[in-house]
Amino acid sequence: MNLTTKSASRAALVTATVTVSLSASLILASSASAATTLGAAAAQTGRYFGAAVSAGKLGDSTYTTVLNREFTSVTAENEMKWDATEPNRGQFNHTSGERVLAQAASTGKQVRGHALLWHQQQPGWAQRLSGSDLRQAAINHVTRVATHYRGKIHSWDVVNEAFADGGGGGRRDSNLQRTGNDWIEAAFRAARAADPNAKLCYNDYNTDGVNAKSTGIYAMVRDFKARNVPIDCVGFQSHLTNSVPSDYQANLQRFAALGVDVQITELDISGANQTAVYGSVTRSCLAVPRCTGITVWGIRDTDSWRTGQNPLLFDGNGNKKPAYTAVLDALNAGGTTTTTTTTTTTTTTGPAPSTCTASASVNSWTGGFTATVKVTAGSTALRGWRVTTSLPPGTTVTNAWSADRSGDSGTVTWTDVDHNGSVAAGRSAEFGFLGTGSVADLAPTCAGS
Ligand code: 9MR
Repeated sequence: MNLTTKSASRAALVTATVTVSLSASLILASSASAATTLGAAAAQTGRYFGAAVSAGKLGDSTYTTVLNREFTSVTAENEMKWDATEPNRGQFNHTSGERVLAQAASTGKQVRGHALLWHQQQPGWAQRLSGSDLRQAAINHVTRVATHYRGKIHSWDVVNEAFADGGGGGRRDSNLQRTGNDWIEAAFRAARAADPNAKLCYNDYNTDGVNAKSTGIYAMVRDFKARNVPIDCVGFQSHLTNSVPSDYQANLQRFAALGVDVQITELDISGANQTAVYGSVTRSCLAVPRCTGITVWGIRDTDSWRTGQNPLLFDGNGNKKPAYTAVLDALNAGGTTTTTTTTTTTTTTGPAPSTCTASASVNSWTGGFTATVKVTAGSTALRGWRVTTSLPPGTTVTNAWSADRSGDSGTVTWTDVDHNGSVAAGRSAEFGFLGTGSVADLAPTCAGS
C-alpha cells in the first residue's frame, strides 16, 4: 500500500528533498491481472502482438473488430513492398501503405514496415535492371520509401529472404545479390540515414532452429555488429507445419546475444498440433528477453496466404480458436510481476514544488527480466524527472527505452528524454528496460523538477 505523508517543512523557504514514504507490494501477474486480449497480455510482458493486415480488408467490420480489439502492432502484408510503392522508376505510390498506417495510428498500434528490398515482388522495371543501375535504383528505393515513412515505422524489414535454402548457409542468387555481396549492408546504411529512429531488421524463413541457413545469417549479423553496419533486429518468419524445432528458443537466444532484438514476424502454424505449437512458440519468445514481439501473418484463417491450411488464430467468422487460447494463456503466464512503489517529495524555494511517484513492474524469467517504470506527477506538473533504481549484484541492464541512464548496474539513475519530461499534474510517463539476472524489487524513487 502507498503511504503518503505531508512534509511538515513544505511551506518553509528552504531547499530540501524529503523522502516521505516507501512501500512495496508483490503481485503475481497470473492471478492478479490476466489480460483478455493478445495485445494487452503481450504488453504486460513488455512486448507487442501484431498481425499482417491488407488495406483492402479494412472495410470488413468483422476483420477490423478483431484487429482493433486484439493487436498492438500491424505489418502491411503487401502494401509497402517494392512493386506497390514504386511501380515506375522514380514514381512512388504510398496510397495503400498509408491506409494501413492511418488505421494503425488511429487505433494506437505500432507498424512494422515490410519490406524494402526482396527478390520477389519487384516491379517489372527493376526486374529488368542489373549491375550498378539496379544497385543505384535499389538504394534509391530504400532511401525514398524509408524517408517517406520516417518517424512512423517501429521496425523495417530492410532486406527480406536473401539467404539460400539448403545446406550451404550462403546467399540466395538474385538480381540484387549479383550487384555485389555488399548490397545488404548498403541497404541498411541507406535505411539508417533515411529514418534514424526505426529499428532495422533482416527477415527470413526456414530459420526457425539452428541450421545452415540461420547460421549463415547469424554470421552476417555478427559481422555487421563487428563492423558497425547498422542492424537492430532479426525477424524469424516462423511459417510452421505441425511442429517447431526443439532449438527454436536457443536459436532466438543466440541472435539476441549478438546484441540485436529478435521478433517473430510472420507466424502461422498448420497441422494437428497447431494449438500446442502456438503455445510453445509464444513461450519461447517470452523466455528470450530481446524477443520484443510476435506478429501472426493474417487474422482469420480465410485471410491466410496458406489457402485451406487454416493456420491462424481466428476462424473464418472471426471466432477465437483453441490456438488463440493457447497463445493468450502463454502470454498471461509470462512471468512474475513485482510491483514496488516509492514516493519522494521534493520541496524547494523555487516556483512550485513538483512531486512525483514511481512504480516499477518487473516481469521475470530464468536469467532475465523486463521492467516498466511509471512516473506519475503529483498535484503540480513536472518539467522533468529523475528516477533512481537499485539493481542487485549480478543484474545488468541490456536495453532501455524512453529514458537516459547513468549506467547498467547497481544504483542507476534514469532521466526523462525529450518527449516525456513534461507530465501534467496527476498524469504519467513511462520508460522501460531489459536486463539479465534476477530482480525482486527495484525500489524506484522519483524526483521531479
Ligand atoms: O502474404 C503475402 C501474399 O499476399 C503475397 O501474395 C505474397 C507475394 O509473394 O507474399 C506474401 O507474404 C510473404 C511475405 O511478404 C514474405 N515472407 C513470406 C510471405 C508468404 O509468402
